Amino acid sequence: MKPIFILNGPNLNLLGEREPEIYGGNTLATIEDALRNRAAALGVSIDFRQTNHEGVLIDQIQEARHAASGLILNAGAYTHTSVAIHDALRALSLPIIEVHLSNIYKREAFRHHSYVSPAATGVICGLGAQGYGLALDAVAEILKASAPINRSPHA
Ligand code: CA2
Repeated sequence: MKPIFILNGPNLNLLGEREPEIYGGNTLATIEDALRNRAAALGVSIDFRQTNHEGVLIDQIQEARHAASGLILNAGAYTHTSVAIHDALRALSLPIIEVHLSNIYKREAFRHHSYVSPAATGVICGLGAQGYGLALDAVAEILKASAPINRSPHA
């Protein structure tokens, strides 16, 4: 099966360095490690990336069209600004889970709107690093439910 892409947008490389009261104390590397263990337990593979550049994120979303079985996306601040990311997501026919570490609805008004959500299968926010794990469970479950049943010809 193709990997599940887990894409992270701008400033998420700074996790663990500042604002732990908002984003928790995990670094992106510890989140990736935990997801690799969870993926192995679920029998899926992941491709985990981070970029600070909108165009690179759009290229990675486009790559997911053919190279991924599902997408977990924390687009960072581009969530609230990027029509281009919204358009790229609408070209995918994959399960898409939007993740945010913080509860964006408890924060500033400019974080209350997401251009990702209308293109997402589901949204998880406010649960910190745990949200990524729950998103991986959800994508694995959706893929399992949609997989063709492998019956022998005379079963
Ligand atoms: O809660 C989330 O996961 C966010 O996507 C994180 C973004 C923020 O712009 C979104 O509104 C919600 C910020 C990424 C992390 O930024 C940091 C900045 C300084 C130190 C640590 C992280």
